[in-house]
Amino acid sequence: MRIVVLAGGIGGARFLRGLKAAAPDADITVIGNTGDDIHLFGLKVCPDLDTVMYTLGGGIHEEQGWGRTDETFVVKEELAAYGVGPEWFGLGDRDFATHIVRTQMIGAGYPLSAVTEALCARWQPGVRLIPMTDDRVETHVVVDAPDDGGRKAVHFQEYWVRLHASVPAHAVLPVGADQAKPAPGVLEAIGEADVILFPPSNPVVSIGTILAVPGIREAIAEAGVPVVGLSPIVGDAPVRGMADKVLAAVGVEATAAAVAEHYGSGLLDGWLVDTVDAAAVPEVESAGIRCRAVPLLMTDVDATAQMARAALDLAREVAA
Ligand code: FO1
Repeated sequence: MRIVVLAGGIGGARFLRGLKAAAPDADITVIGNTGDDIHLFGLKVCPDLDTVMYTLGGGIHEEQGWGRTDETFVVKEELAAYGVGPEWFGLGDRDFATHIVRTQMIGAGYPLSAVTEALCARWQPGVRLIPMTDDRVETHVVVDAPDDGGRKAVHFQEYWVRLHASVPAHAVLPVGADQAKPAPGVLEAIGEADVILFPPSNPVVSIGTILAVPGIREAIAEAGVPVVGLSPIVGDAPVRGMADKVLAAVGVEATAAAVAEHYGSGLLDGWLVDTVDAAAVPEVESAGIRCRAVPLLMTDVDATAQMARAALDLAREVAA
């Protein structure tokens, strides 16, 4: 079975670990979000690609969900001693090596997709990981600028990590997406898929950004195979992260049903909500999306594998 998964960072990576356990023989292609990418200290950092790669390759800091296990921060401290920041973004020494190799290869002329493949040769994630695009796309968030009474756009990481999404987001802009092309292999994988899954990743800044690359949304809608998503909202709050803050920016309520309707029946065939949101099933079904309520908390790999099995069962059901 060929499965294509659109993935952001922590939620996508943890779901993929469960999916691999649930479907060990499947051929899994992951289309990774690169809108969170940031250039720091002259280096290109790809948080979501690295989170997937480290999580599936056994190098992730488990409790944190991002960055490397057994990490040290000597380089960051030395940079700070020179007064060089930003100090609010925690790049560790082991992680720095990944960004140095990536930046060096890009400087030598390799596209991000080829660089990602090379990095994965070390980590062996057991899936094919492809960035959504080789072109530069950066998610910016429009926030209030109290000093001049106006508004300004900040990089997504500044909004997320420095500001902890604690200020209102007025708009989310995937800058550069309209000019971007899907990376080599993205449309081919979608066209050859037997099933397409949206993990419980952020529907705006993770999956929404991938869908903003021209051609990807259309390819999924026209693939003619089941497309099944899992709600990142459980009991009217995000399972983790701050998805509700950016949902408000696009005028979508933070409920399991509203997120399904945001994707819409033109894209989604099936939607899983948590058992606590079972009352949302009729609303989602009346929007033309087959819906089931199952436990959706990724407490461990077994629980996550159960979620992945439920998603694949629903895919079979909508295909029948
Ligand atoms: N998240 C944080 O909350 N604080 C950090 O300092 C931080 C650093 C960081 C470094 C590398 C990396 O790959 C991810 C990092 N993240 C950090 C996670 C990241 O900002 C976001 O969770 C994702 O971009 C959202 O998918």
